[in-house]
Amino acid sequence: MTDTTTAPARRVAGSETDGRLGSAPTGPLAPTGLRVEHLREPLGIGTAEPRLSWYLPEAGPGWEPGLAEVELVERTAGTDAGAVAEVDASGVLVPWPFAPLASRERAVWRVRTTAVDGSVTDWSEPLEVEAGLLSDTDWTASFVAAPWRENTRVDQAPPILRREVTLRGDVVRARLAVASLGLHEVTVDGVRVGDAELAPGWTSFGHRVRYLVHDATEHLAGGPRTVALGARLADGWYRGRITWDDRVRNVYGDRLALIAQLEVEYADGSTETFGTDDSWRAARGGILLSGLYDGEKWDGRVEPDGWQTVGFDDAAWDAVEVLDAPAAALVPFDGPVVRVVEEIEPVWSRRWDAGAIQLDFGQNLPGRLKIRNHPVGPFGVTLRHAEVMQDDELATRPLRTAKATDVFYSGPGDDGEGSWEPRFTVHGFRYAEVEGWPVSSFEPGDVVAQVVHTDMRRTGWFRCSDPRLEQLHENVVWSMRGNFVDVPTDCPQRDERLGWTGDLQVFTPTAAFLYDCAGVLRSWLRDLALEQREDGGVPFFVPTLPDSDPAGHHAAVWGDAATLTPWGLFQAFGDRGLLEDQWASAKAWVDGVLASGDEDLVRVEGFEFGDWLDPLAPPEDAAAAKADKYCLATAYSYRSTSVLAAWAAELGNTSDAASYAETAARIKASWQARFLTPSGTVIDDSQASSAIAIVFGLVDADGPVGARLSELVRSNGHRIGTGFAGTPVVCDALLLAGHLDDAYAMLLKDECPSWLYPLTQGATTIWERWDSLLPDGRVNSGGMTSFNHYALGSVADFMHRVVAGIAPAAPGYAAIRFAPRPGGGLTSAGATLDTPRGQAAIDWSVSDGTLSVTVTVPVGATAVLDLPGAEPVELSHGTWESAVPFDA
Ligand code: RAM
Repeated sequence: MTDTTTAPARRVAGSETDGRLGSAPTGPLAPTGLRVEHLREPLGIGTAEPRLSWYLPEAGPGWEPGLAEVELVERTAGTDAGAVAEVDASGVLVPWPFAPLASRERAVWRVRTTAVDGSVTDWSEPLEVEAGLLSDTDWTASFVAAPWRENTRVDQAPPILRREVTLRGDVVRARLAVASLGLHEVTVDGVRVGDAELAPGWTSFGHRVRYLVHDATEHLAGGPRTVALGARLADGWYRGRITWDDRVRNVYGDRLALIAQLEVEYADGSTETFGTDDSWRAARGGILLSGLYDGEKWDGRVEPDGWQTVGFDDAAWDAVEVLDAPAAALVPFDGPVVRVVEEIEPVWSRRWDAGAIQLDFGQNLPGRLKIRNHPVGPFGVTLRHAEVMQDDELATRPLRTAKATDVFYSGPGDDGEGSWEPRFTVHGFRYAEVEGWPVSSFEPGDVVAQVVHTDMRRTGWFRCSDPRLEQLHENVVWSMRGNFVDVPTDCPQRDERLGWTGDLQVFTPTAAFLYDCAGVLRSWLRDLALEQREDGGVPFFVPTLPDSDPAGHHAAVWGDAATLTPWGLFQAFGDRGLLEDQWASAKAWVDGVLASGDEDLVRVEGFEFGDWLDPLAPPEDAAAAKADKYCLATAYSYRSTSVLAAWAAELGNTSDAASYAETAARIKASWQARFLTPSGTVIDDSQASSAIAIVFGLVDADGPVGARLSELVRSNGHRIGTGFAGTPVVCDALLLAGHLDDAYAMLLKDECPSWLYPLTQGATTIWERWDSLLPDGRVNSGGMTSFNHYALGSVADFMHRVVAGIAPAAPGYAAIRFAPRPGGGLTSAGATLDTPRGQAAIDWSVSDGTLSVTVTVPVGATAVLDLPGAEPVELSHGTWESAVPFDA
């Protein structure tokens, strides 16, 4: 056993790698993992001075970074090609050190690092970055739309658009910049350009529409020749119906439109641009209807045959109408796009006598079905989707008015390869039913599920000796996947799928661990700021809809996404630019909250969701929780004000730092005076308020509130007693109050309501309600009953930080805190995290009265290893082992 005071941690020999034990210490390896802003594929970026990131995969013991050199290997416009700049060696969002990029400019950069002892790494592999269209004047194309206008209060067939262009030479490079009002897909000679789904996603379209830049070089090879450009449009979020109210349509406009600009460079160095203009033609295609909620209807019999290829006669088509430029800015994506990321075959299927085929994909997922190997038509197939089955039928009631039904009529316009999938819709489902399958044979692979969500890079993993906790964690991962479909949503299946702020706020630390969501959420936060009200109020969901939340805009927990989400992202990703960008929004939120309190800054009025959906709330009243709404709201005022003070300090704004810290102290005193009983417990005696008071630092953890919280959870048999607000913090509060055993007892409980109860019912995602499926197997009668809501999965953050034991101790994991707190009978646990500085990991196991731990600290980070009963020790990069006596 290691003597924890004198030899607390031992470097594993030859471990100067990111976890690859045993490789020879060869000195620092070249930097890797190059990124530009938050993108690994930086084509068409929106800034002239992009920030650069990388990390070092390996360095010997004692190696300390001194500075980094970035070489501008080549650039196409500026004159400083070949320049080498000395920059900050952190490798995290380092400012662009060269002359700004011009629109469309390409630059190639690479990096190497010099240690303080003078040793130098090799150069990294180079990364090419290419600027998008940085100024409005770079767009010569116009938005074009079909000329017809019809009854826009009902679904209608979306248009297809085409035009042929003649390339006058051999194309050596081609870029297609494209955006749309509504969704789009573009083809060249019938071949799709790019693989982005549901583009351009959902932003606050009144302010911003995102464009994509595609490399279309291969599509245009072999000139001179004529090519056919084609586009399909669909309603999507722009024109389709949104929310449970069928009347909410055309939120942003009633005409779908495309803007596409194809810029080609010929072998002789000359260039030519083909943009959408009045020479394009419009018709209706095989898509009869397409809606995000309701699904897509395709009829291959009406799709004009060959319209995407050269020589098609479009004389009978209509000339498009060129629209006035919308007020919204055209901006590039901040993060990855939505893609088909995985294909899953059914694990089970059965065919009823009546002919319907039921499929189970074994996983609740966001996506759609793809029919493969269908015979030649004509015939029609209907595809319906659901999250659960009841009485041998798809349980579609939880979808409310979302039809989630795709219809496929085969015909000459099909793709010719015997496959079909809807293009512009997405469903949340595990089960599906196929009606009308045309032949007697059906193989499970004839219909597969395409998983569709934002194509983020997975960064965090969790493991432990209890498979139920691993499954719970896996369910959290799938709920994040299900609800990051361009915007972070509450649910992916019913007539809602909105960017509810509170759900994301509580889930931010978990999300930022599991996936690199920095770019996606940066984009969403831009919209949050743009849509914020004059009084600092934050819409309940973002993007918002006109008049969607007339009840008030200062709802705690939800609106606190303006402060706590950027702050949480900063801890994970170290993006100080995000703090700068969101400062005004965060400050406006806090100022608005303060102004809406009473003279003591206590919240006493206004609409609140409270501890939404705690287990006591009846099915029809999710807000009827045990916790006092204003006690919670005032606690959140304190939390956001304290965070704002720290945020101001981070930005060097000392006067705001001091004044918000002072205000926070006032709120704390008022909260204590108003919400504590004479004996020092919280007046509402709820788990949520008690836990929040402890975790936010409104009371001392070892005082009466902690003791009472432990009593409350024990008298409740360690079943859950919290909703959206209390659930993320209840385990942490118990830990801080010295009742880790209670936290584990809650975590491992599997009676309803508990985190593990849904597993006993076969759940593969996190549910909206603790009892979305009741113990008798029936679907909860509440109108809001989703089986894929990540909010209650925010406990995964506790699993990462406390069960496995890894947390940021400085923004961007510049310092890491490894502080596992084993318990609950677990014999081992661990986590791996790709931090901005490289891969970190921890694994611990308990046996024979000893807790043994192995941790990996990436190069460029430091760490503290804090084991139970031992003095914390500081570690530099490398892999370390330690052991302490431990009574399980
Ligand atoms: C429900 C949503 C969401 C929640 C709001 C308040 O409709 O599903 O999860 O944030 O209510």
